[in-house]
Amino acid sequence: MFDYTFPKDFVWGAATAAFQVEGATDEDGRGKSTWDTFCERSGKVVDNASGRMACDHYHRYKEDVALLKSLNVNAYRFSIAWPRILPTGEGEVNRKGVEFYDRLIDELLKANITPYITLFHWDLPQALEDTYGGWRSKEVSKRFADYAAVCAQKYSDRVKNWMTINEIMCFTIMAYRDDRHAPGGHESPKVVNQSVHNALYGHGLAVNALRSNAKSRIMVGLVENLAAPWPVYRTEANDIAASKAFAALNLQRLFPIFEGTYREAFIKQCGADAPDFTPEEMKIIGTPTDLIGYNIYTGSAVRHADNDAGFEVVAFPNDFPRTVMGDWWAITPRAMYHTLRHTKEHFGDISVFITENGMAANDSETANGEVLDVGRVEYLRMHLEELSKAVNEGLNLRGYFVWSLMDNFEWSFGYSRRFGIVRVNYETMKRTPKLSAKFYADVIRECRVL
Ligand code: PNW
Repeated sequence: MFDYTFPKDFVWGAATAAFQVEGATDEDGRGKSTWDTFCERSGKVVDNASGRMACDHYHRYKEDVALLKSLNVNAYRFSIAWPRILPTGEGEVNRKGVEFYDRLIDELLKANITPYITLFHWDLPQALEDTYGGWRSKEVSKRFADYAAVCAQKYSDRVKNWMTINEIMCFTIMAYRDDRHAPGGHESPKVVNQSVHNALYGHGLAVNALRSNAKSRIMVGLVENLAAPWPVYRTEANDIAASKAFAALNLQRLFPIFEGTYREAFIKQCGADAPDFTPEEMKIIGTPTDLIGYNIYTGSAVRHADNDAGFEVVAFPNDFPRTVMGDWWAITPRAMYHTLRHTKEHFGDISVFITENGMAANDSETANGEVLDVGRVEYLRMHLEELSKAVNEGLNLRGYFVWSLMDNFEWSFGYSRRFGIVRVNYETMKRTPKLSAKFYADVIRECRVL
């Protein structure tokens, strides 16, 4: 049997985000976020659900750290709610909000679990949307850096690992263009491209703000849900095609971070809709980081083609295996391994963390209250095997965070999609580890895929 091992110092974690788990949206001086507002718009979220209660993590964080401990993880990725720290996004710091994360961090450290902080996981203070137009404006990029500085001052004595922004696409393109995420809207391509640029700029400013305010040496980077192509089968020509696809499909967000410039191909694609930017902004966007976080759930198959691009995406047939998230969510474990290869090829030896991977399933409880989510076990296993291959080949993968620690508020899907390895009963708030949680705890204990 081939042993799918991992290095002894591998970072094994679970991930959540503030708005998806905390609840307590009106407590201790938290300001309103664009997601609170979005949930109030009838029909935008399944069952018109809100984040008011979520998993009540704000009050149950001790229980949740104990849960993490029982899973054997050595790391926890969570996000800070900007409107808890700065209720209007700027100005006066809200002490009670700061103290919540103090308590959470201290509880994690007591349990020997390393905190990985995401500064922005989509819950923008509503006041910044109202005052400046949110990410449409470079003012918000600057406010984001100020907020990052506050967080570094408050927490960097204990927290070494920082992620600036989670998945730029999801609060720009899916928000301002598609009206599917907060704050919503149907803006022109120019405005949408500008909002993406401003988020990149905010990232760069925040990297510098974190570093210059940190109390000790920190690690910092961006989290991106990148396009993850892989060769439909391995020939030299298909490998090259997949590598070209990796560049072509990640032009807007990943390449400027690593290269400090937009590639000509991107500017050409945008035409009149290209964002406004300065060389100085591009330099800041390209500030070298210590790590990159990838959220990988799905990818696309690619083969060589005799066209200008040098590749074509091979469409999945209707009966290709997918998760309950629907059409776009094909199950494609190979995307893991090849993304690590492509990263090394295009960006060099940067430390990579898989900051999210997992799946939603129609879980059900057995008569004795177990959740036997064999589908999720299989999904995680296949993806981990690919990562083990990568790491044993010397690719610079440092850690893996399963999405998610527990079932939670799945954005426009409300509570109707369950991603947790721990089940949450939303009536009683009871947490029940699923079979996948037991699988994951055993994998971590043995440091190999079981
Ligand atoms: C990511 N898409 O979201 C987020 O980082 C999490 O907060 C979320 O719960 C998780 O993945 C599961 O969805 C995404 O439509 C949401 O392309 C939507 C898309 C991608 C990522």
